[in-house]
Amino acid sequence: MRITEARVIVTCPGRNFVTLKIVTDEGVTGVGDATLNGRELAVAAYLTEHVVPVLIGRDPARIEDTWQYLYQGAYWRRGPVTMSAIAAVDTALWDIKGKIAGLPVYQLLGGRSRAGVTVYAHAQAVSIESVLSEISSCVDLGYQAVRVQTGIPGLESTYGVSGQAFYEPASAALPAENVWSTAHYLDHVPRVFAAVRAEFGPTLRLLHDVHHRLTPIEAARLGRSLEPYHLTWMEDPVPAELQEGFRLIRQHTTTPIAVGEVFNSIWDCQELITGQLIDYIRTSVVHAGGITHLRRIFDLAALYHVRSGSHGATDLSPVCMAAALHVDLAIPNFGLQEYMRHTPETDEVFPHSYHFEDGYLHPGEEPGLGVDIDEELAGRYPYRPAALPVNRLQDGTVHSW
Ligand code: GCO
Ligand code: MG
Repeated sequence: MRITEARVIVTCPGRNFVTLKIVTDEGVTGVGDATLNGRELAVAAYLTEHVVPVLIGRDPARIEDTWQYLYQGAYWRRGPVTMSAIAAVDTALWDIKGKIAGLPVYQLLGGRSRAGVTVYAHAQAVSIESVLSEISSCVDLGYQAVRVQTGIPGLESTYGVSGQAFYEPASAALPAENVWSTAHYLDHVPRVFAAVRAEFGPTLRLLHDVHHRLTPIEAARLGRSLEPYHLTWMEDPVPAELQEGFRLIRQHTTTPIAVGEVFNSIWDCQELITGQLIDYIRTSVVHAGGITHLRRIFDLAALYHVRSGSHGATDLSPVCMAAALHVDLAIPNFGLQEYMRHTPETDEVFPHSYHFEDGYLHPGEEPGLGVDIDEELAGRYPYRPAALPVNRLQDGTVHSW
């Protein structure tokens, strides 16, 4: 079997997505997500100009060889653009392998290790009162784990809170600007979780995303102040380029730490994992080199008591979500999977067999990944330039977003 064609499809059914579709001479096709929020066209160009030409004529069965060819062959290693492009190829090849074998991909990864994939929902609202009712709706839908974000009194806007049903960080064309105050934030967040625990009791799993905004000692203080409310995790407490920085947080708090949505390779988290400085690694199929490389990261993590917690925001397409669920179902050290529902338009463009039931997602039993792209429908939603926001301190200094 040979690869005869690879199409890069850019579409915007509510938000932008980049998808690679690989076609073989026997008619079997596979799909991979290549979406990099706010930088979509960079990956599309990388694929079109540098990857698609070397795929034509290759044997689609050689997944590992193709991965190494694209990684080592590029010479310029790692980085979100390169790794998202490699991920798309890798994911599509796993899809093809599953279809040829007549098996869902999780069976090729060793079979199921659990009945379903526990997912966490998002509850976000400006006030504490309204976030409690958002959490209540999540619980009614069957979710056992909820990420909680609220507005911060004294700040006009903040990460993760839109005040509307859908949270979408990317906005039209040029970046929006938010204003940030660590003092206001650190004062408010413990009040939020005190109210949530008082309302929902001790067993609902609660998560919070700091979105890289603190220093290690500030994160240590936050972790400590949240200890009475026993969170499942405190996410991205600090920017993680300095992996060593997590040692300081760790010395001061027992609040579990999750990190990794912006990581692209095992080298970005090697120190965090082997030093047991984190509890959950949140790398994703699309941004960390596909199923092949993500599995490598999770296997390393398993040796060090670190569990998975893959990123699953709406900018990761249903193709990525489907692939993530196959990995989640198979690995021994699964922790949690993020699940932010896509818009109905997105779900229509990407027909899929995964489904939600009682707090779990199930990938379904279709051969391959169980997801596809309706190219004709996708063509009706042309790309729209969109940018992620930037963040500034109250005095105007640029701060982590
Ligand atoms: C999350 C993330 C997202 C990111 C977004 C960027 O935990 O879901 O932090 O909200 O900000 O995916 O593209
Ligand atoms: Mg996050």
